[in-house]
Order: sequence, then C-alpha cells, then structure tokens
Amino acid sequence: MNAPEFEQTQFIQQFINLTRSGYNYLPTDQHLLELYHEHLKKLKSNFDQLLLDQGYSGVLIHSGDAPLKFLDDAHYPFKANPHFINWIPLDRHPQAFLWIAPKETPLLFIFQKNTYWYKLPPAPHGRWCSPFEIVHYSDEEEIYKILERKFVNGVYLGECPPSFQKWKFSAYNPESLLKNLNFLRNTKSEYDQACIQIANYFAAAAHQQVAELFKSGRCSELELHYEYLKKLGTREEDTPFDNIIAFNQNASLLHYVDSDTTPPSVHSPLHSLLIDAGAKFHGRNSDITRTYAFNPHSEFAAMISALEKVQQTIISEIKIDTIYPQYHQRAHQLIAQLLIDFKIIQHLNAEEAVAKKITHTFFPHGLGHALGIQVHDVGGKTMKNEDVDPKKASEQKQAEKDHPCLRLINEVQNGHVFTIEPGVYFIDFLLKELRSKEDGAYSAYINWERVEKFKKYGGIRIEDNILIKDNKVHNLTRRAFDAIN
Ligand SMILES: [Mn+2]
Repeated sequence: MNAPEFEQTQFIQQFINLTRSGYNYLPTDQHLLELYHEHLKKLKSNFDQLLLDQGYSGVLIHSGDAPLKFLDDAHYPFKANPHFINWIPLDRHPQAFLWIAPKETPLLFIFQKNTYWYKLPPAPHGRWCSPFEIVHYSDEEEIYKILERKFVNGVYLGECPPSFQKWKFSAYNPESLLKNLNFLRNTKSEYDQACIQIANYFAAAAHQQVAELFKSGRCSELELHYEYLKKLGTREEDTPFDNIIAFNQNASLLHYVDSDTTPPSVHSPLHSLLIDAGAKFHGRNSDITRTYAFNPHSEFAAMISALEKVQQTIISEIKIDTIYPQYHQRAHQLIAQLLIDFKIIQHLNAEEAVAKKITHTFFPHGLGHALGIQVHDVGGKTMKNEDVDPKKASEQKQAEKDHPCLRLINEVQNGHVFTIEPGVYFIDFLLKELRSKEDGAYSAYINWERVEKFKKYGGIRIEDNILIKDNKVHNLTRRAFDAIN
C-alpha cells in the first residue's frame, strides 16, 4: 500500500510529494512506519512500567469529544487528547478509546454508528495499526462490558463527562501518573522528531508563500492568512494554533490573531509583517515566526537582521546538560546590546541594562518552550531532573522567580525539541510604565525619540524549532527553509 492507512490528515499527498522530491532528513513512508512502531514499543514499555509502579491494572485513554456550544446544536471543533495522539496520530476521531494494560495487546475502540448527519471518521486498518486490536463500537456500554472488571483498578485519562463517572475507575487523571507521562513526553522518539521535521517543511513552504505576497503590498492580513492555509491545504481548525499575521503596530501584540481585512493603501501604508504560524503532521507540530520589513533598506530591516544574529548566536551556544533558563538570560544580554547599538538604550552598558530589567520592557516573554504534540508542550516544568546538581537546581529556582513567563526550565538533553524565539517589541503601555518607573528615574536611560521612530513597526520575533540529538543542535526550521529555497 502506498500511503499509511492510519494517516487521515490532508497533508499526506504533500508529504509523499516531498519525499519523492528527495529532501534529506525526510523518512520514506516505510521508514516512518518503522519509526512509528518503534515509538509504540517504547511507549508500551514506559506505560507498563509506570502502571505497575503505581499499582494500576491499566489505563483507558479517551480521544475526547467535540463539545456543544451553549444553547446550540452546533459543536466546537474537535481537539484530541494529546495523550491519545501520543499513541495514535488520529486527530479527527472523537469518541475513540485506547485501553493499555501491562503485557496485554492495546485495545483501540473506534466509534462507528450509522448516521446521515455526519461523515464518520474512517475505520483505521492496515499496517499502521497492526500493534492494536481494533474494536468497533456504537454504544459506550459495549466498552464497559468488555473492560468492566478491569476498571476496578484501572485509571482514566482524558476529559471526563459525568457519564464516565459511573464506570468506577480507581482514579481519573491522577496527578502522579500525569506528571510522569508528561515528563516522558519531553524526550521525543525518532518518530516524533521525523513528524516535527515534516511539520517544519509544510510551515516553511507556507511562510515563504506569505512572505512573497507581503512584498507585493496588495494583501490584507486576512488574505495572507487564507494564503497560508491554502498552501498548507488545511482547514483553519487543523493548524496547531491560530495564525498570527500582524502588520505594523499589530505586531506589538504578542498573540494578535484578529486578521484585519483592510488592504494596505496610501492611508494605511505597510511597514512590517510578523507571522507566527505552524503546521501539524501526525499530530506533531511546528511553530515558526518570521518578521519582515516592507522597506528592505529601512533601519527596521537592519534591526531584524541584528535580532536574527542574536537568535543564531544563542542557538550556536546551546549545549547538552545545561539548563534552558541560561539561554533566556543570555537572550536578555544580547538584546540589551542590540538596543544599545540601535541607540534605544543609553547611558548604560548591556549588563547594567539587564540588571535594571530594562530589557523586560522590550522582550517581555520567554525565550521559548518545549514543542511536540502540544505547541507549548508539557513537561518543561513539571518535574526536574532528579540528578540535577544543586547549583543548577538553584539556578532553575531563581529563573522561575525572575522569569515567570518562561515555560521551560529543564536541562537540555538528547531528544528534546524546543523553540528559540527572541523578540524586540515596542509596546505602548510597557514603555509608559518604564518611563514612569521609580518616579521617572529610568526615563533617562531611553532615547524616546528613537523609540517613537520604531513604534510603527510593532515588533520583531524570530522563532526556530530546535532538536537536540547525538549531543548536537539540529535546527529543524532552517533545514526546512534551506530545502525549499
Ligand atoms: Mn512558539
């Protein structure tokens, strides 16, 4: 068979085209299948061990359901339980269940019931699901009958409607199990890594398309958003997160998702574009940000290049066994120097500017986050490496205190995937706060005329997805952009 029968996303044809065009680092269909089966093997042994350790007979993982809107008969888009996706890359199968028990073949329950209202998700079959025993059901009672006796010591993972309470599991989403599972998800299998790489190829191609159209100066934010989706060949609800496509001052809003319909004109001239958008493959995500100056000869264009240098410097310095907050701290130093070079910070050196937390006004978010089945992936903070030495542990603690926005404080290790996304923004209310800080004492450290000049551009963020493998740093995003250029 040509395509993985398990795969039901829109991306598969694109994926096949990419592999045919011979990009390096892309697995063939057969290789991806092998990686998937290895991923499952490891997952099964991790789950078996954890369940035994914690005294559970097994776990039922619910894929989830599309909730109904208030006072309505329409549903919100379905978003699958990430713990289900970890096992089974089907993100359009609500009401599916997976039963995992030590030394047993996993049971996959797929909802199949005649209906003339909706198209049922196809029943998985073929090589991709050979490690599972597949049971089709139309009524949840059927699952109960099969597993009834096992539920006594079993545990349930997923969103939990009241109807499942009567199933009498010994625990629902127990914290100790979730904590361990989340921590394990920090280390990506080769299958996860391959999927995130593919998701980077898709997103890079769509990014490139949008960048080209932006240069033409004719499209609105909304039109660019549609072009991005079109290039991915996907529905809006199948992107990893709402696209951020922001012109000018809109780029100073970190999560601006409003997609203005106004086309650029003499009355609303274009200065900048910030695009933060990703793609999904087999439920694994990419998350890429780029910023463009409409005038490539402007000072803002030079600032973009300078921030890109900052980003690449940080990436080049990443080493195994170090803690992530160290790079966040480094970003503040380098951004301080950038702001001094651009004559925005004055009368201070970089170290002093960081010590006075002036960079926090221009770079108010974390340097990055773990990336995987969730865009802001779990495990970055849930459990610290027990072997971490006391010095690193106290650094981590301090970093959590100093940088409450930082989502990742773990040690960098092989198998980790995370983003590196420094930014420089001109955010009105933060600038006002800085100006009045300590009765205006800080105001002298800023050249406000220069700040005014940059406000119309909103801000810059540059974000790449980084994989640590074989003690080396692999930039999955640059690799993707290089391949399509
Ligand atoms: Mn991100």
